[in-house]
Amino acid sequence: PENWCEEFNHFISQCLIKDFEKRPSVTQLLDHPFIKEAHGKVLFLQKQLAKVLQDQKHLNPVAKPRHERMHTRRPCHVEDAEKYCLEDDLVNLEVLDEDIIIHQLQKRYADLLIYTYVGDILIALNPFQNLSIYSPQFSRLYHGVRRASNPPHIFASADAAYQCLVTFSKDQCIVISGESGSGKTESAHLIVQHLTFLGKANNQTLREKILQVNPLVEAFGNACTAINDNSSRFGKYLEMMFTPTGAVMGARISEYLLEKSRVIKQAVGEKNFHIFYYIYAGLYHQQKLSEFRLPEEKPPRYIADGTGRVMHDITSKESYKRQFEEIQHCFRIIGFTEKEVHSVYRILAGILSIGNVEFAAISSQHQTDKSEVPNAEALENAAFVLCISPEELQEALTSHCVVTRGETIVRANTVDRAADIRDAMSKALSADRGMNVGILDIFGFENFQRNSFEQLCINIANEQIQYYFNQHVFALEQMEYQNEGIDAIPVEYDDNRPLLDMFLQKPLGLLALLDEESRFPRATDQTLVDKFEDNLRCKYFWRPKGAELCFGIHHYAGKVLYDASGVLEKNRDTLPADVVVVLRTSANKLLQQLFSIPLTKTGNLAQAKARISTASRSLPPHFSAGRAKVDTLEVIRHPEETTNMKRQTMASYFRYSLMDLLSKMVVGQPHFVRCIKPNDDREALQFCRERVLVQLRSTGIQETINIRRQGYSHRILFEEFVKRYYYLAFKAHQTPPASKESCVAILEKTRLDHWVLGKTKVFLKYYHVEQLNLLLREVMGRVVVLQAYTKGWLG
Ligand code: AOV
Ligand code: MG
Repeated sequence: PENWCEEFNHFISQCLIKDFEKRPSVTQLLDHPFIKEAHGKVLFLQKQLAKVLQDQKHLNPVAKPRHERMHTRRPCHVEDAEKYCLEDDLVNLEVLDEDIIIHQLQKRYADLLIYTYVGDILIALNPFQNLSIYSPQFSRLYHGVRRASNPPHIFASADAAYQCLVTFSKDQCIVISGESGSGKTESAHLIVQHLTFLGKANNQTLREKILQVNPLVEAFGNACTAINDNSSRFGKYLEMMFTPTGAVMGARISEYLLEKSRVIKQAVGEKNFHIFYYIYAGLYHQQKLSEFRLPEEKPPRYIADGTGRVMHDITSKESYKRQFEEIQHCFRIIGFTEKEVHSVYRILAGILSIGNVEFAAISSQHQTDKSEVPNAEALENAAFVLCISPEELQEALTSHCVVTRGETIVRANTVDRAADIRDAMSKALSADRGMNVGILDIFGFENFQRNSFEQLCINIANEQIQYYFNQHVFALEQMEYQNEGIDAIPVEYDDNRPLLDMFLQKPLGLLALLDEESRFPRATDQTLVDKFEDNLRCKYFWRPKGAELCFGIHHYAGKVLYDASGVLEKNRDTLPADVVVVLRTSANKLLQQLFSIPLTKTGNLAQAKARISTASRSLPPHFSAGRAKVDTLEVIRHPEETTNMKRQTMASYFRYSLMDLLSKMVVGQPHFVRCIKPNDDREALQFCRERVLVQLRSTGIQETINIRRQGYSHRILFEEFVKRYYYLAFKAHQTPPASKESCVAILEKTRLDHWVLGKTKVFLKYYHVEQLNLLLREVMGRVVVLQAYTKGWLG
């Protein structure tokens, strides 16, 4: 039964009561062998359950507990295929070289063991097929047990973050990284799924809300690219809030850096954001296209691909239609009213109609080129669904704008609509403060045939996440060895800081140069690339011969060639004030709001600053030391004042968003999931050694194994340590001093080995934390039974 654990505890308490003549003291009870045994029995039952589930074909035989394995490493040699053994945790490998690591992963992958640990870090290989290892049974299997009792699993990582949250009352942050199509978004879903289970979201509505947020935002923010049919085109930070006892209270989602240029144009073989197809197909099948003034014979330009394929899919395939229904369902669950949903649809339809508006030059003899709209119908349709006057719209579009500017409106629309949905969503969901587990899922590293400004931003963001990983796994740890006088062999790693500096430094970083060039009216993409070449004198930047408008960057994850054409215009991202004025006159409330609220309120900025000053350790100096710069970043995308507007470029918006995201992340204790794409064909069971090797190298796998093996991934202040664990060695009513000696007393009592003491901190191996937590839970479990007893609930 669901509550077997409680029943079991209850049973034990009943037995105990019979054992004592009168109500025993707490100490008497604690020492009672039956109580001690009780938890052993719970664990035993859990093991039994594991055995039953083990028969499911994707599970490996239950591994030996770590403590039994740690010191009896079995020999593993590639040549010796017979004796070859699969290691759940690469840290346990006897011989550590690239060949062996990759061989391990390959073997495991062939057995559909897609997950592997490197200490406390999880490697996830994309299976490219559905596995039956994510059912509620599995959630139960991975709940609060010793990690080594089950094969590695994403649920175990989620569980570890949850246990840390509950035990230490501290925010947690799960960072998922990997290149495009490696499985980050899927992993994020699975983590949310398991956390919802752990957080006992019994309340059906709350659970559904949390689970439905993802598909909804992904309909608006994901699209089909050449690499991934469901590629995230935005960064997503989902915070799940918990009460101190670990019950889930709600979730909040923040979105970053939507690739909005996709709305108006997609590369060959790529598509627009899913939502546009869903809505067009949905309205088509409900015969409501005319209500939204959308063309019926062929899809609007923004989603047509010129081959008729799209229309065919929309009319004949069920999937788009079904997805539209799902989206409608999500909106309802999350708490949008019919009217609000209708407004959203109207805006989406407006975007599609605006895309159909064409422009033509009236005359080129005059000094000022004027343009007009030859297809008045499209413009009227757009104006109708957006509830604005068609004349004013045309005026705003044509009076002093060129064609591309007409399209700019649309781009802005989308970002803001997305921002609004985000806000509405946070409102709909509980926004109470509590502890949270944040889950970061961004767009992965990309290298296409042609790479533009969007790829540059995406890759810089990935560079930043890699830096964050390096800081946590290598830099901070080694710094502490020095400070605390710990003797540890230094581990070398690839520091991508110089690269990050090249991008973010002021005034001579790439983004700063781009902004500077964007201010010169006469600058061209050519002068931009020349400027880069003149100023970015470092080995990570180069210009290929024979390609004038190109430049190359050697990222941590590989070399990428960028095409600079159109970059200046993309960065300027002009939205003329007259357009804003017209859109604000809309009778559509939602639309009105979109264009009257500055995207970033000063309150948020102040909060971001506060967070950074309290937790600036992971931020590069451009963010932390240069805090003054934040003040000058008055981020207002759609200025209140139409005159004298202080405009903001995409580059500075990007920089700001990245900083805001990091400021959220740094407050939590990090957990890392590294996704790996085993092949480029999206084929199940196909393991391309070269591709995996490149990814492993760029993420510094060997160094990571090394540092987890030799290093101490957890450093806890004496005071904190005593506060957390004194129960393990002292009696409940005692208050041991927060000293080194108390720590030693606790550590000796627990019989752990390989810990060391610094000047102010206890240095622990990654596996100690789990062991300590389990011990603590065992003791606390006994105490809970006792409390229940002494309160007379059971007696
Ligand atoms: P990404 O998030 O890392 O790419 P996704 O999470 O979208 O990658 O994964 C790409 C595809 O791989 C999914 O659509 C699934 O078909 C498959 N996949 C990944 N993980 C699993 C899994 N655990 N089980 C089954 N299938 C899986 V990007 O968003 O492009 O960087 O910007
Ligand atoms: Mg994704």
